[in-house]
Amino acid sequence: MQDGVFQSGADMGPVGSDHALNGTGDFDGNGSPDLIWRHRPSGTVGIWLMTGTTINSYTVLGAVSSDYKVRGTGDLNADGETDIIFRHTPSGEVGAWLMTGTIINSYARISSAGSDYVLSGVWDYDDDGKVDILWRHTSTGEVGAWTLDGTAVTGYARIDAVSSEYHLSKNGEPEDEEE
Ligand SMILES: [Ca+2]
Ligand SMILES: [Ca+2]
Ligand SMILES: [Ca+2]
Repeated sequence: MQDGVFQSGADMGPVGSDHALNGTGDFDGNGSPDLIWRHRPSGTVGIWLMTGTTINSYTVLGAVSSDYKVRGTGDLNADGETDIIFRHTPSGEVGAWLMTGTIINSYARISSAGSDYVLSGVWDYDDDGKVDILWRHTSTGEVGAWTLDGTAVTGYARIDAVSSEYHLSKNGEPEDEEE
């Protein structure tokens, strides 16, 4: 970071005001988080491959209907490759692109949750080496997690309930389902 702007080492790609920043994940395994961009009109998902704050390249991963929102990243199937978790907002379905680097191998459906539940994080909360999915119920404030084994839900664990006046911070991203 210099003078508060990203230093660009290469083509930054067609990232304009119709793109939304949808999160981060290390897709090329170089230890630097890469930035996920969503082109709202087309649903195209692209990433800036980064080294620190230097943009190495812009790579298009693929496109999916804009009804599918990127909600997190993590290595679901324990192959050492970062995967992308989506929420289908009309149906509540949760699924993932299983990735090898920047190549989409498949879309795996995980399960569904009611629209009152906001997908609030992806992390390994029970420390078994497999990522889990954090939920928050918008009206009751209940916080809980799906424990996952790969892309299979093995259980739901209620963690706590907190006042709806509190908002979970998700890597600095807004909690709401809108982009
Ligand atoms: Ca990277
Ligand atoms: Ca993976
Ligand atoms: Ca886990």
